[in-house]
Amino acid sequence: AVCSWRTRTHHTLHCGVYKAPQLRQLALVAGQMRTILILLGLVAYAAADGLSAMIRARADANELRMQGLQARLDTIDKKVGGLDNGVDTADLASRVDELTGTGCSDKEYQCGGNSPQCVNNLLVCDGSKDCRNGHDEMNCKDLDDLEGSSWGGRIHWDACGTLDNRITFVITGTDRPDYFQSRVWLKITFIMEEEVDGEILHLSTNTDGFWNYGARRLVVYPGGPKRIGFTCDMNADGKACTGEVMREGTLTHCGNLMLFRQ
Ligand SMILES: [Ca+2]
Repeated sequence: AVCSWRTRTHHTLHCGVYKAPQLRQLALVAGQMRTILILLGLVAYAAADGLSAMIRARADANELRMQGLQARLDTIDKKVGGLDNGVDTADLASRVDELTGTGCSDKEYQCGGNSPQCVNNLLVCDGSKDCRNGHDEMNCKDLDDLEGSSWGGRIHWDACGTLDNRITFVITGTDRPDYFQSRVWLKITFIMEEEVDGEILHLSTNTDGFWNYGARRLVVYPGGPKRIGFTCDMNADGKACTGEVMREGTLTHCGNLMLFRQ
């Protein structure tokens, strides 16, 4: 109806006659465009399909790993079951996780539970639930626990020192800003026991650091005459941590340390 119209001389003009060449060209272009669009769509679909296949494969692998972990945990549970030796399952679960890895990168937190999920460390204890099971907001009481706590242990030097040094430190202050709740900023005083000319000296240093909820890691900024700083990863029961000692500036690996809560 659009193409049929009458001129003033009453000749019927049909679009088939006058409009045809132009329309055929348009139709041709439109057809080509449609083909291109369909091809693009197919490529996008194939890419998306490949991606979702990759994600599926990864999820399947995670699922298998989690099943493996669960099976190991069940075995441990059975062994421990009748003994009633005070070892709790959550502790064992995190130890199994420590031994086998969590399936998440070292900047991520494993949510635990039956459906594996990794969230960035920075989202742990930040005040909103990011894990589907809400696990990232469940153990956020460390702040109260850290303030005033004192720790002691030894540094075993691989470089930067010779004989093992005894080290103790006290967390003298904490600050957890509302805008960055996944970190607790710490004021720390640490005392290094050092032998100088056959005499044992206690060198006290004030420095800063922070507690990383997601990684359950203590980071102490460099201080003292040796300008060393260290990290210490908390074990499951929160009573000991192990870490690495580094030198300021170059962050050269100096040695390892193990600390116990005193
Ligand atoms: Ca969170």
